[in-house]
Amino acid sequence: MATQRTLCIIKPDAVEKRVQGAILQRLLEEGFQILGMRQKRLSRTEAEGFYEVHKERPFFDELCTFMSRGPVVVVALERDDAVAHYRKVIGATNPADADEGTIRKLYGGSVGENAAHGSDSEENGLKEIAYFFAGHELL
Ligand code: FUP
Repeated sequence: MATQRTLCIIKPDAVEKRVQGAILQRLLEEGFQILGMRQKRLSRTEAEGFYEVHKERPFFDELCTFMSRGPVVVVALERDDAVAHYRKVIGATNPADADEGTIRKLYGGSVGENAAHGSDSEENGLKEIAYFFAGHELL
């Protein structure tokens, strides 16, 4: 399996629940390297830019309001097969459908407030990491 990069965002709901440490611990146990990490509050404009692909979707406004309501932790990750493995670890978008033991099942509350973001392809992983990190900030 080739080494890949993917972006994790620990979302405002998970930060409010104070489970950032538990999520990061799980990622380390799963063998991910943390290449870069930062806590920040997304501006509304940053949230809209990040989720631009969803701008025509009915949930876009609510999603951007949620993502900018409090701090997030953005984490650039690397591992063999990182994109697929990370998505397995976070689980289905809707926590109600997510497998037992996944991050969204453990910590997510609803389809909108689902604790963690994960890139959906290797290409998007690289784009999303570049949205938050300059190359020199990554290990
Ligand atoms: P995912 O790749 O699992 O994060 O899911 P999507 O890219 O389909 O959706 C991105 C985000 O939009 C989700 F994390 C939450 C939000 N969303 C909703 O609020 N309602 C929906 O019906 C679908 C997604």
